[in-house]
Amino acid sequence: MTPFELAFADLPQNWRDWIMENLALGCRPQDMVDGMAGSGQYSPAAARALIDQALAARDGPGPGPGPAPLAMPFIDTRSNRIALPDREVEVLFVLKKPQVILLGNVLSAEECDAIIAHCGARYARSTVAAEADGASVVHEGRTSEMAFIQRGEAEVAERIDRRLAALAHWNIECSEPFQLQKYDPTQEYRPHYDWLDPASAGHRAHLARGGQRLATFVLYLCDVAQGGGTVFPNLGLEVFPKKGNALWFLNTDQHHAPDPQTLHGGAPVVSGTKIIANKWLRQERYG
Ligand SMILES: O=C(O)CCC(=O)C(=O)O
Repeated sequence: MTPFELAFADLPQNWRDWIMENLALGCRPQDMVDGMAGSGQYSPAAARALIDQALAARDGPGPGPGPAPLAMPFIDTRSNRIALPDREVEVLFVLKKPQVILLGNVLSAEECDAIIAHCGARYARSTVAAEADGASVVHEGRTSEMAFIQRGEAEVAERIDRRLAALAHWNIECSEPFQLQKYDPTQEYRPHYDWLDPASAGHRAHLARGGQRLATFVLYLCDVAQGGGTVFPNLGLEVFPKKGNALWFLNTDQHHAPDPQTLHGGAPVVSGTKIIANKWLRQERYG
């Protein structure tokens, strides 16, 4: 610290909480610098120095300065409602580590219906990426059916893409097209990871097309009468589908390393039909 730098410990408590919470949420230090400087209370240089001190305090003494955190998508949950350009979203719960956030009112009922109608009957048995070569293969652990909406194919999908980009502070070009999953009674997706395993040759082929899957949005397009929750076995958490809600979780840490705590799945539907749209945010442009 230079003689003229503010000490993190001397900051008002509300600023200390703000910094630590945003770091825990995976916010980019530069965005936080902008936020602090924008308040008019700190210069950008002072804000940067304070955030660096907080990072050092959080990460503890190491052999030297470790690698800097990498850019991550993030959702700003400092308020209970998030105002987006075209919609106000509700924050329903936040689990801090691993980060899992349930959001309400992300899609209107009409948007959910329009996406389902757009896909009509184009579903086929769901597949997974084979470990050996990355080919799409049927797997007994994923018994649902799936359909894709390619970018540019439907106005409603483009609108939702823009909304998710604003919500996650991420370039939507760095994301996969919407993948719909339809589950009838007994159908499920047993627990698995969304991150791609660099140790698997098949996954490396997918990593080459846009890098790691940093974050997942699961958009619930309909209510389900019974069953069909999204489960996180390591966290003791089950989230039930509600039309228009979105579940978000980070698949990696701030260095883009896969997080084994993010094991999750779709529990069997007991009655009714469950339809979701997955949106995976990648490190780089996809495709
Ligand atoms: O069905 C769900 O709730 C989760 C789906 C899922 O994990 C996936 O498609 O990767």
